[in-house]
Amino acid sequence: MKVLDTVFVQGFIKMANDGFMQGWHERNGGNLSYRLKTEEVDSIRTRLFTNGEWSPIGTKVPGLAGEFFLVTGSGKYFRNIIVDPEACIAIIELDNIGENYRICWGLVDGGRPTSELASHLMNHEVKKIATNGSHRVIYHAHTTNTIALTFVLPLSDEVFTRELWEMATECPVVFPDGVGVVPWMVPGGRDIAVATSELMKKYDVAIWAHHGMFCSGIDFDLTFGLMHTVEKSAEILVKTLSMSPHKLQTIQPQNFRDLAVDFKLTLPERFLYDKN
Ligand code: 2HA
Ligand code: ZN
Repeated sequence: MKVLDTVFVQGFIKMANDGFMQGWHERNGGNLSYRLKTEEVDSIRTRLFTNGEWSPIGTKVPGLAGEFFLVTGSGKYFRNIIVDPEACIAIIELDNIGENYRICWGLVDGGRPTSELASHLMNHEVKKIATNGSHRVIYHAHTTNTIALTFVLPLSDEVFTRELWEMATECPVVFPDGVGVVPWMVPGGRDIAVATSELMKKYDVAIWAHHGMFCSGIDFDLTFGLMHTVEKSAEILVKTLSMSPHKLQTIQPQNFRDLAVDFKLTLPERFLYDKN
């Protein structure tokens, strides 16, 4: 089967374009990765190069040894993925110790996988364990309203989770575990990858202060939907704060507890603190 015709490559391209259309991917901002299923690798195996040069990942992900990933290319624009996917994205294979990768398909005009490869792979490794292999998608985008909030809210998991939950009733249902916040750090390296993957042990969402957001999920729809929901709630908060610094009424801690009962959720009490 042609690599471009596979359902997972088509889903990846659609998600990348959906993100671009949201305005989350100026220039080369953002990156996306997908951990292939064994049967997906088998369906395209004859089309993969197996003589590429190994390059260091920049970190160790032994839990992902031998796995294949579809990733966006470093410096490539999300805008161009739907126009020329083979130039903008790549399938990479990890070696048998999880320290090196090689390109097996794509990036036909040259290039390397995303500059955030270390973060993507460390998040995949954590999520593979935490979800028994069900999470396969890691998505990073420059979500405008969520970024704006990192300039005016305290950079704590508790405050971000509570404020986002309050702005849309669906939020505690969509991300009941809450969200984590990484303080400003230099992007592209191992340190920010370690900090993000630590948060991914607890949450499916990690916000990078003054930069963007990372989301993890089972498939393209759920992962995009998660980021969209968080960002929509952030937009409502930005609009509300722009009208007035004070809410006249809001969803109260007891309302969340009632919601948790009806929707059969566990909402950690540390997010339901008393604000008065
Ligand atoms: O340029 O978003 O964080 C890609 C990025 C780096
Ligand atoms: Zn970024």
